[in-house]
Amino acid sequence: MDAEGLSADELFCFLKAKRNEDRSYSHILSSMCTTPHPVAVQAHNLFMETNLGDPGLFPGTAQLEDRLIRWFADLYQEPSAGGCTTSGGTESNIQVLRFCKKTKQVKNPNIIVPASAHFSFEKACGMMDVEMRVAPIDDQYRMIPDATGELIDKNTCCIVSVAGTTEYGMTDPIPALGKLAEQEGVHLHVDAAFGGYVLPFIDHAPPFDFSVPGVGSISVDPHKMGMSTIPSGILMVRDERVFCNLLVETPYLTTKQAYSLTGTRPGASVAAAYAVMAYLGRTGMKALVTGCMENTRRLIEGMEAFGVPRKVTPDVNVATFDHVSVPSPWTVSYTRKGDLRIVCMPHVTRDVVESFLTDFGESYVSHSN
Ligand code: 0PR
Repeated sequence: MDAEGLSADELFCFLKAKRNEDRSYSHILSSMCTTPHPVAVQAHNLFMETNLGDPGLFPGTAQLEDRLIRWFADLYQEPSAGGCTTSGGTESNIQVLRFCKKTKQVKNPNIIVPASAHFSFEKACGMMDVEMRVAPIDDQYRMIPDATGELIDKNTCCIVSVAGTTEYGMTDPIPALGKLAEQEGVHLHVDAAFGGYVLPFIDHAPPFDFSVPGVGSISVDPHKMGMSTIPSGILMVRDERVFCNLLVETPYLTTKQAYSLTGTRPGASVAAAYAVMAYLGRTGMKALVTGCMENTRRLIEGMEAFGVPRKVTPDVNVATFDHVSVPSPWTVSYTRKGDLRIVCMPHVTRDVVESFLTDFGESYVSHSN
């Protein structure tokens, strides 16, 4: 740090230059984040200085968190469900492991995750010294319930399933896994970080929420398909009492106990998540999701027309294909197996899909000739 500060002009000139070095979402086809909705940005700015870590100081903001949780309880078909906001999918998954481990009280706890699970579970298990058992997935990239059952023992404190996998956009057979969890008396967590904002707005979507017996918790991220600002996650639980195991005394705060992992917690991104849902309503959310799913189908059809087959027909707006290169400046990603992966986020509009297909078609044809 220099002894004397910069002028605001100099400072922002520098900051803008740095910001210009960042990629623009206009050509990013690999991200599960997107340009936040304008109402999210406005709400975020309005609540910039709020801290939900000391909610008694910000009762208005705290009410927005409560309202958001009530909306998700309704959306996930269990009005008595509880929940809280987090910084995203990783923190939500850590919190689930924390309460599962505390509740089970065994010496060498283990959890079972599908081979398709997000790497956040590896982090969480490492932090908490929990064994991570990996259940196989089928040719549709979905967790296999029978094979999952074989991995359960008396030390299993959680089964994890995914609604909208990071790599292939698939949803595990959650009703069968719920049955297994009930039979074995094990907590079933549904990682719906991505799909939790998509599946409720799709007709004939695979079941994943609290209407499925055995589902104990669901995580969902407003900073992904919720078009909210970063960082923003939500962890919903069927029975709020699971959080009691995580309570610590916070004597000098406005609330005397807390179960959240982080201390200071942004109210701004909670207000932003609230704003998007309040502004769009169910009709607007459905229109948003329908658009993303239509663009996903169009992309798959377009790529197949060039002779690049899909790997699978996804349950959410993540399209995967045999490995092919794409022309710059398009930014795509590849799965662990090397398959091309494109996430049709809201910024990947129909025009963007068409423009990508045109560029891809030209480069692909010229390479094949
Ligand atoms: N669970 C699932 C199913 C996820 O897909 C992700 C993240 C998480 C949990 C963890 O969420 P947080 O990253 O909010 O903690 N999925 C994306 C991924 O890892 C996140 C992402 C988004 C990565 C945008 C890159 C990017 O540009 O691929």
